[in-house]
Amino acid sequence: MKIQIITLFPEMFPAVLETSMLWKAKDKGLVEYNYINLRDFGLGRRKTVDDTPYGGGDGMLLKPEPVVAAIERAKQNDPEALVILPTPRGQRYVQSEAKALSKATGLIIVCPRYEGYDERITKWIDKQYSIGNYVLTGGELPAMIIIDSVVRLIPGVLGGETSAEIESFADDKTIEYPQYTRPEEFKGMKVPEVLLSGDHAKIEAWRKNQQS
Ligand code: 6GU
Repeated sequence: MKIQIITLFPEMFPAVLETSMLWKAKDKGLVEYNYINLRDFGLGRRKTVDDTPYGGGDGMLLKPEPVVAAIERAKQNDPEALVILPTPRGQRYVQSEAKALSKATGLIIVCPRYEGYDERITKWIDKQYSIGNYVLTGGELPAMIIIDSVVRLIPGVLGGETSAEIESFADDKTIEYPQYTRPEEFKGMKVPEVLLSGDHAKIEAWRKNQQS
């Protein structure tokens, strides 16, 4: 999967994408990360990317020309890619969306900054997502969250599992029971006895009971 990220702050990404599973996915050739600096598409000598909102109001908005030029460049690299806009006005991002995105051959993620963007850019966007009910300063952190959740679902990234096995997980759930590892007793707190019993039916029943 080719993942292209359009951002004014490409330097935010490598620490996350070049670590652990996200790095391994790239190392195995299962995913490719490309950064497109929105500043390169800025207008004039000052490479302007923002302007004040029509009708007044606080702050600055991303101008449409640089954003659309950057998307068009990314589309040239990967005409089939799905174009994603992280925005507090988008649909809520959930596991079933991660699963759907993991089947795409390419993603282009446009990271807004400032107080937002000119609405006309949305004609070039396939999916708008919000990651929750709070306001962030830009789309970079949501982009990283989306990338993390998608890349781990690409067959081969997590190791043993086949895509079929991944499919069998409940849609918007993950492990919801408490887990323990050694030591058996830590600062006076013991691992639940049932987990040491070796009785797999009993363990499964206990885990089911802990969920809900
Ligand atoms: Cl996707 N962007 C911003 N700026 N804030 C958010 C968000 C996205 N999702 C929740 N809050």
